[in-house]
Amino acid sequence: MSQRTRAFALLAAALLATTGIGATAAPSAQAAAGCRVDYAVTNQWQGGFGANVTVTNLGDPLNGWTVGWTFASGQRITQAWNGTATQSGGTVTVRDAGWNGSVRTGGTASFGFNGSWSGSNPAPTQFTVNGVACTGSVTTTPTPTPTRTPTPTPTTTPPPPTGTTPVAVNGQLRVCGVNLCNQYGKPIQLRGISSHGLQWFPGCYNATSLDVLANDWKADVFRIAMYVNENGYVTDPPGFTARVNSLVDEAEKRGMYAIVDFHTLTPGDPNVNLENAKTFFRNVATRNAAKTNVIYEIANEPNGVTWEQIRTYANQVIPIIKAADPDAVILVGTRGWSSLGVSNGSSSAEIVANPLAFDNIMYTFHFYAASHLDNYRAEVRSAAQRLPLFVSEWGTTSATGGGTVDLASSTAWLDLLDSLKISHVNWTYSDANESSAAFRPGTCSGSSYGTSQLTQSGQFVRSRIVTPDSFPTS
Ligand code: IDC
Repeated sequence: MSQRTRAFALLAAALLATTGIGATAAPSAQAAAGCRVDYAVTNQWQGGFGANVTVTNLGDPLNGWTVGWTFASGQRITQAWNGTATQSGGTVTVRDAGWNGSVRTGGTASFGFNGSWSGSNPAPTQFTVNGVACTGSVTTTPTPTPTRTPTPTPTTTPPPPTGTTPVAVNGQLRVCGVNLCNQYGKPIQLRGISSHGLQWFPGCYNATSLDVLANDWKADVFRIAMYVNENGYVTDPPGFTARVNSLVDEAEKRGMYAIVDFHTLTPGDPNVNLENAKTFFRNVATRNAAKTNVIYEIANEPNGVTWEQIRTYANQVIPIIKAADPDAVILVGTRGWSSLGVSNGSSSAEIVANPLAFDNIMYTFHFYAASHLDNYRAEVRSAAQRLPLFVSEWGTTSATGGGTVDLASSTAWLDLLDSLKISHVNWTYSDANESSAAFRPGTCSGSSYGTSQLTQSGQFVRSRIVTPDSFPTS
């Protein structure tokens, strides 16, 4: 899957590089036409599938294209990217997305889609480009047999780990009871840290800093905070999606889990971004379905909404992730900035009374040590008996991300979470000019992420992450 995606990125880059040539040549009635097609089903599950299509232009330069084919009965496109799809009966047409409309002779155009099927899911054998039948070869990558069924329950014990990284040891995670469990069904705790907003600190997440995080900090998990508003995702959906995917790959290479955080903050109602969330998670979950290191976080901090409104959102986004990546662990934000409701005068009781009806779900709790004290700890202690909890964001400071670093409260919090085996992820692995950041301002424009660059918060957080993990394998 990742190889294919890399190939696609190269094709897209080649296309962009050649748009100048193609753009000057308008198609004409006399234009010599011809095309070759590679149609690859990348993922298939009961009732659904994902595919990539690459068309090679064997004729005169194209200035805009429409690719057509006929589907068997029961096959439908549900969503396309890098092209606009329409379907009438079995007749499918996909039009270029604008930026990829110009294709030189010998050049390629690619797009992808998700679809549904019933009965069988054969690859089409005849394609057209701009109404002209493709005369070149049609290559179809055989449809993989469905390997993913909902709620897979391992019937055999996986073999002992072959590596020592957190992902090599623990493999595909799942939720068992109120715990996060590894591939051996044993409760584990992940300890790690979050990026700051990718839109603000792009320079902080590079090969060196991620090597330090994995090898020196020995982090188990890296959270990829993709703000949705605040100049994030909505300004460039393809760009942010690609950035998140590439950081998932970087975490995977280093054996770390990656939390894909759809960082809603303002507005606080996640339903405002429902369509964005569906598109984003459909793409990311389809692309990363085969990986074992991805955890999805569908809403960072709902605020100003009821649990019922969060549920409504979750009930629409979770099925999309599960259709693509059925065994993934999914984190759901809670009311009152993920305070289990406490910051809005409520409590976890509303979740216990009305939980989500999916497996492999965890509810998030966030705290800032200088702001959230004993009453919040008491709530976590009691909620942890009833609900699977995951602390996907916490800070050593006040909830502003600044102010005094409260080491006493931070220690009380982490001791509690460690005793309950609740995973925790600190805010932030960045050099933001605020006391919650782990590195001093300017660090990310230099080349060293060593301990001499750490802030007071960074030193404390690293000291609580670097101690040996306890990951039972039998
Ligand atoms: C803060 C950043 C700050 C940025 C602000 C934008 O630390 O640099 O200007 O967001 O609104 C959260 C949020 C997280 C906040 C963080 C600190 O999830 O986005 O980051 N915080 O305020 N919840 C509680 C605290």
